[in-house]
Amino acid sequence: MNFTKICVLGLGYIGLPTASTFATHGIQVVGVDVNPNVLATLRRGEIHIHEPGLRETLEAALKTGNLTINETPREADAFIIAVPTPFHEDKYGDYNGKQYKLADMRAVTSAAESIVPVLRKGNLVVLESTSPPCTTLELLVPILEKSSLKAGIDFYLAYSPERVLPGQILRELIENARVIGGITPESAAVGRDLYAIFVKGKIITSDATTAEMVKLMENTYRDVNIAIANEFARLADRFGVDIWEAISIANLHPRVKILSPGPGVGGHCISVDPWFFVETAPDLSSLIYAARRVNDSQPNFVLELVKKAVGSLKGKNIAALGLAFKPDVDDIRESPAVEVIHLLQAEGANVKAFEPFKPNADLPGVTAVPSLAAALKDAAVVILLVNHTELRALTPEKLVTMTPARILVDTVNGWAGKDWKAAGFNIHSLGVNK
Ligand code: SAJ
Repeated sequence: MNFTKICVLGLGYIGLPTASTFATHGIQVVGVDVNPNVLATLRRGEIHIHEPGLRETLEAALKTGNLTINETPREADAFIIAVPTPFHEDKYGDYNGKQYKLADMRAVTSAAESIVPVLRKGNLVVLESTSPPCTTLELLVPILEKSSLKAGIDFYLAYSPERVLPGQILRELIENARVIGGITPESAAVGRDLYAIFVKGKIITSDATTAEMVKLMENTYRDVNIAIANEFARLADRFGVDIWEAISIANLHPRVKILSPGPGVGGHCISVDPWFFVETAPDLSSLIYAARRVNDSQPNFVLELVKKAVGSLKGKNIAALGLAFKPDVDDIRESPAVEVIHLLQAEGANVKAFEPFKPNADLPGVTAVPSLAAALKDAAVVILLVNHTELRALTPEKLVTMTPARILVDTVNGWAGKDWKAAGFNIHSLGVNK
């Protein structure tokens, strides 16, 4: 099938790069978002998120005239839904006393509903948002069929997850392998035609539920592997071992690749997606559930580490370096760093946080200061929470001139290998008890 015009619903971390990339590949794209601030920012040619290369791609897309920004969908050959699927903050499921989080599918539901009036015979609809298994068949089909068109007969419908890594989205969007799961083989084939416009990686077709499951399996696999690394760090602490040394030796084994422990797992994907399995099949997901609990409780392990290093936190000035959920991105969603700060504050500490990628971060309950110097100047303790290149590059010689603090807590192994002692610092690293 040939596509001249498409509509992308949701202009966030995935929708915006996707819309811009289609536009720079000669497709007319209507980018739709419900947030008026996002629309206004994009219309000015500015971006509301930090992603290397995104501004340039957006500028190029707007310059071609192929990308227009709109409040509501317009008639098009294809519709791509790329809206968020977070979990409910205030609702939980329960399975034998084990609480689990529930997916909030309201954005997907309303995006699908907004397509109904403009859906025409022969159109393709693709859901990209990470979703619980069977969402395409059980949630989307009934909504889209309100148009009086039959899914799989009058219009094509597929699920195709994005699998790009924040920080490398524009490159991975093009180069990564992509799975297109159709509700019929024809839907998958038409979906393949759409993404073949810019995807250079392998495109694999399958059914919709397989594609949904593939996405959840990838992130769950990573979550479980990070959980074991975090549990190993706790064990190393118990047994007087340096976990980083132990991991580097274990990873010499040709079939072992242990990931890195840290302050926890954040972001809008890995800390969220495994719950979609737990929610839909709690009786079959005990390992997944346990891994989630380990990673979610890792900020408490960091708190204990800080308490061991400092003693009582009451009234202590702490500089918390990094708020993002991982290195070299500005994304603070579900960030374990923020969780650690809340725990420190609950113990009575005065925390000043600095996030180099978002110096003006405005977070409820967190005092974010605009510079490293402001965070450090009256600190008694400095905690490295995110392994940002800029923070990792700090040297003992530099830090000693910036802060009266002499206690350092490194939760990400970013300051290893430097002679902090010689500069008068006492350093405590997560997973290192040697
Ligand atoms: N983390 C660790 N230790 C590690 C690796 C990561 O503690 O060894 C932490 C990070 O600091 C972060 C969290 O895990 O808090 C997640 O970071 P990440 O880099 O593993 O993943 P994301 O969330 O940025 O992106 C993931 C990717 N999925 C996989 O690698 C299987 C990406 O390909 C997906 O597209 C993305 O989720 C998504 O959108 O689902």
